Amino acid sequence: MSTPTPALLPDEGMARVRRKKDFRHMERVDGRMLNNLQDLELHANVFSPDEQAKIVACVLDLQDQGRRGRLRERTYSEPRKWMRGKGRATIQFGCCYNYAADRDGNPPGIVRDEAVDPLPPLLAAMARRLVLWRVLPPSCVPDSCIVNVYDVDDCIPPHVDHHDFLRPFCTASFLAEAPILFGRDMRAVAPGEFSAAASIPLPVGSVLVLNGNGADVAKHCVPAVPAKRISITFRKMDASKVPYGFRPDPLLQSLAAAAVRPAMTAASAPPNRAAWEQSNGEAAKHATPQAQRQQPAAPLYQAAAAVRAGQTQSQSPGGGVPFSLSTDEFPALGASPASGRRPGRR
Ligand SMILES: O=C(O)CCC(=O)C(=O)O
Repeated sequence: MSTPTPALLPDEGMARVRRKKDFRHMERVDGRMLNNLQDLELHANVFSPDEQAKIVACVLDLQDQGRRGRLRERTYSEPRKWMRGKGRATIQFGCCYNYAADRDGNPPGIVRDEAVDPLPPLLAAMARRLVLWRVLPPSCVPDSCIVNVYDVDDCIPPHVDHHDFLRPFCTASFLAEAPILFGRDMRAVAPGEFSAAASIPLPVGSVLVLNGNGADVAKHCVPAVPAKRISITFRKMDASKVPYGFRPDPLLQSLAAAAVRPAMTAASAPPNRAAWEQSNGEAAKHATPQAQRQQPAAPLYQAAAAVRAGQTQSQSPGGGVPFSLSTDEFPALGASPASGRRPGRR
């Protein structure tokens, strides 16, 4: 008699994650020796090869929409490539962020009176996983992200992320492995090349979490990449810097709200969007975030039922690429992690 194939365990996906938290590089800062890489964490295998393919397809589709002018102004930006190292395309969701003062006189940071597109559903699902899988803490449920699309030789120069965003934040890597460099002082040694104290390879499907000295004492950069690469940096905005009229993603918001409740159980967990839509009918798909918040939560078993019924596929924001990020059930905060299946969503 043949042995039956074991069912996929609910937390099997999370179990594949490999976490490295012991980065170390001592540098003298203001006369004191400091570990500049302290509090960095590299979480490998957060996204499976299949999920990576869907995420990349979604990003390329979004880039295509950006190039056609179909995304809200300042969501998509693609500078003219005038020399090696210059030209990385960016897609901003949740908030418009200025790396430097802009021509309207806005200083670096979040531009509060500029609206960009909200997080697309697949990217919101990724953000949700980062919290459910203990990559980011529940105090930092991302509400914004910046997608970097690097062509060969594009780079991101040395910088410290603006304090309009909370710590920790993180960056997920796709398409090609590349090193990220860290150091208190970094110098350009050639176009797109920088001298740095430390280098960490970023495997595809991994997420690097930046916190503490690694986020605030050391600068970081990605030098000119040898192959096309995509990264997605997820960050939570400081509450006092959120754009005027900002409408949070309801599921990410409920995840953040759950973080301040003392004990989360499956019964009180925020539902996933598909389950919520399923229990609230067709109109729910088009409801505003406010309306969604006013609706009662759908029980988690409905989500599982939706998956069993094969309702896990939805379309990317561009309409052409199906995706279904594997599902994540909300675990009890402070209890041992658990995850389950979650349908994709529109
Ligand atoms: O591409 C990366 O991995 C780093 C991105 C980054 O530093 C940023 O978006 O601020």
